[in-house]
Parts: sequence; structure tokens; C-alpha cells
Amino acid sequence: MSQSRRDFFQKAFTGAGLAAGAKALVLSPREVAARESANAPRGPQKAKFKALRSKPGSASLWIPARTPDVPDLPFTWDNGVKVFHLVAEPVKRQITPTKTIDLWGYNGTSPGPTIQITQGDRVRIIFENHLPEPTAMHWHGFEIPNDMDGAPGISQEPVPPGGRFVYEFTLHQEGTYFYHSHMAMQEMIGMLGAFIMHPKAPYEPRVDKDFVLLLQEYAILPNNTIPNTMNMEFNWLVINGKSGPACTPLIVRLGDRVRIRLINLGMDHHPIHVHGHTFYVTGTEAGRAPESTWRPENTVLVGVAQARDIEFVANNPGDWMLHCHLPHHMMNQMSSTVGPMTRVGKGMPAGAAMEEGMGMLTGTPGAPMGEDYGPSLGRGMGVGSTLDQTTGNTPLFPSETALQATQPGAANMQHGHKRSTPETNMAALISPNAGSVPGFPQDAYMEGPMMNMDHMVEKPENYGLRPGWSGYMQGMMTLVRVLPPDLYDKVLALERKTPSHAG
Ligand SMILES: [Cu+2]
Repeated sequence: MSQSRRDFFQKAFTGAGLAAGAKALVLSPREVAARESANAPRGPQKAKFKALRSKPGSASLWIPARTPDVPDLPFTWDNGVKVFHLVAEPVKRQITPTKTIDLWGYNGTSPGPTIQITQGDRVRIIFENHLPEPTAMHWHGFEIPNDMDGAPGISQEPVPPGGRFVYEFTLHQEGTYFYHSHMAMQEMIGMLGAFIMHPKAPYEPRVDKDFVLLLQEYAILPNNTIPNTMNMEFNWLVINGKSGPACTPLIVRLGDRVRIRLINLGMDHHPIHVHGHTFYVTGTEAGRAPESTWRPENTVLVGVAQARDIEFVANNPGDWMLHCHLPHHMMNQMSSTVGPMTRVGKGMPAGAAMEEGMGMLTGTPGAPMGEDYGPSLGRGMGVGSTLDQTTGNTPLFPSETALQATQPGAANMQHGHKRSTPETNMAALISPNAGSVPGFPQDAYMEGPMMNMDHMVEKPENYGLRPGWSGYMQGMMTLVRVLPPDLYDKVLALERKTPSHAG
């Protein structure tokens, strides 16, 4: 019997005062445990579930959710209370091999570490503020006492720099939740994390893999490391604090049932698309959805402050993209590519202000093709940045020597690759008359061989991908790798040998 049906019958019987029925249906923890062990996987599968009970004697049985590139928050038990320590602090985050940025996060990471508990747990979170300004912890969507809500100035005094606050509550909910600072700009500089509440009785059908993906965006001027949190346009899009191709792929075995918990805590909405599979939305930021609401989809809009759980059977082998379908969210270091700046070696103004229409309204003539105002790197970063520096956009050059001669010090977008290899030679892919075609270039400078950084993102989870794959993965983009048993075992063996990431 599914949990919702069981709940329904419990309520129906107890509500009607049918004592005999209620007695029969309300199970003791021992009875629940007995039933669950009868349902538990046998044989090799069993090992996977072993040791995952939240505490000795607990009836709960779940596989931990995995947050690629983000660690879990460890805990200890204190008289039946699950105790976590959470420290707010500035952190460095390498979002791609070529870009490390300054964020604020928790326990050395942004997004903050994932917290996992079992429905019914009593939880204590000892929170310390190592930031230079006040903050507080908000538990988004939690049905807890008001003085634990973490709304500074409303439900509690803000926690001052160097201060500490102890949150403690019992959690009766289940599903995909999250925590964040309730100071808006702090949230925009990375102060958020996932909080997974596993149900006491596992969801049916059970999944073999459970992943958490947090969606965020940042506005960072070229050559800068600190996001402009006031900005309303974004040029870096991240999943779990990494941009493609640095995101660690989701590794699943052909035939696995997979759950992916998508959480959006940013300024934009993200239509998340999965290739090659049809999924069902089985939960929201408020818990499990009734099965009667499930419908087939392959793209789900994850709105701001929303979570969407999607589930599917990974029955289609191969490397499948999972990405936001907003075209501008599939790019890194978002820059305009139209106009003369991509064709001659005179450099590119960095960060045109919003009032100048990102370089499309001002200039002579007032159009993106204007000779004296080429396109700009970044979209409307503003803040005194206009034209303050020029950065090469690596126009087409037949050789490294020609590039150096024309544009000394130009940024090398091939990131150390030799241009002569087939995987990295962009020029070989472009027609000789490209410059005379209106609209050129579109993707020629955005993705492809010149963005190849396979060797810089080498890790077990990327084993066996098509050479040059990384040149086509940018922004809010990762892979679901549905691997046949032999390749799956190989990747797992490599992971055991060289664990490359947390989570
Ligand atoms: Cu998006």
C-alpha cells in the first residue's frame, strides 16, 4: 500500500472512530521495520541499503541523496537529537578550471553542504557567523516554531559577526527542502544549501540513484572574482557551484530508476531539460506529489525558490545532456559575438553598462555593428566598468605566431591546447568566407574546439567521453551518463581509486 493510501485509510478509520480498524492499520515501529525489511532489496542490492538507517532501531530506510561537487554536512547524535554545525564564512569556489570566484557560503563551500535527515528527526543546528556582517539561517518551507524561522529582525535578532545561534526543531515533513540566509544579497553571493528530508516510509517506486542539483547564477565582470549581487543580468550559470564542463556528471547504471532533485535559489527561472528520457515530476519544494498529478515531461520549469523532483527509468544508454534551456544560460563568461571586435585584433571593451543597452544602443552608428563600438564582454555589469579595459576575444588566427604578432597578450581561449590537434583546431572548421556572411559568428567563438578543456576537467566520471566534449559544455549544463554494466563498473572502480569530488 502506498504511503498516501495508508495515510488516507489511517485518517479515514481514526476519523470515523473505528477503533478496530485504526488498531489494525497503525503499525508499531517494530511492525514497520519488519514490513520494510520484507520489502528491502536482496542480494547484491542489499549492501547498498545497509548502514543507511538513520539510527539504530529506526524504521527509516533510504539511500542518501548525492550532491555532485558538494559535500554532505556531517552530524553527531546527542540523546536522540541529530546535531549539525554550520559556519557561515567567505569561500573561494573554482567554477571552471579557469575561473575561481569569491563567494560567501558555509563550512568552506558554496553551495553549503547538503543536510540529510529522516522525517521525524529532532535536529539541532549550531550556527556560527564568521562573516563581517550580521546574518541568520532561514529554513525554507519548514513547519517549525516561529522563533526558529531565521528571519532576522522578525523572528529573531540577526546573528552578529562572531556570534552564534542554536536552532532546534523536530521535522515532520518529507521532501526536497533548502536553507539560505534571509538577507537577499547574501543569498545572491552563495549562502544557500540543500536540506533533504527523507520520508519514514520510502517513496514508491524506489529509486536506485538520488541526486541533488542546485541552480544559481552570478554576474562577474571579466578579470574579476566577486559577483555583483546588485546586478540583474548574469554571465555565469552554475549547477552545484560549477559551470559546464566542470560539473561532475551524474553516473547511473543502465536500467536504474533515477531521482533528480532540482532546486532553484537565484534570480532567474530555469527550464531544465533532460535528453533521451521522459521523466515525471514527483515532488515540489513542499514534498512528495500525489501520483495522480504526475505527467510525462522532458523539460520542467524550476521557478525561483522552487524545487522539482523528477524521476525516470534510465533505459536509454549513452551520455545525455541535462541543462537549462534558456540559450543565454548555456554559456560561460557571456559575451556578445556580433560585430567587428571578433574580426580584428583591436580588443573588446569590458562590461558595457545597462543604460547603454549592453553595447547595442550607443556608438556610431548606434548599432552592434558600429565600428567604434563593438560588442562588449559581459552583459551590463555596470559599476564604472565601461571601456575600462580591453580583452582579446581571440579572433581567427591561422597560427599562434600570428595571434601574438597582432594581439600581444591576448587571452588564449584554447586554454593551453595546441591548435594543431583536430580536437582544438577551430580555424579548420570555419569556411574561408565566414567574415562576409551576415551574422557570423554565432557559436564559432562561443563553443567548440577552441573551448576544449578535456584535460583540465579530467576525472573518473568523465571517463570515456567523446574527445573534445568539453568544448560544447557551458553554463548550466551537465551530463546524465547512462552506462552499460561494464562501463559503469569501470567508472565506479576509477572513482574508488581517485575520488575526485565531494558529494
Ligand atoms: Cu536557466
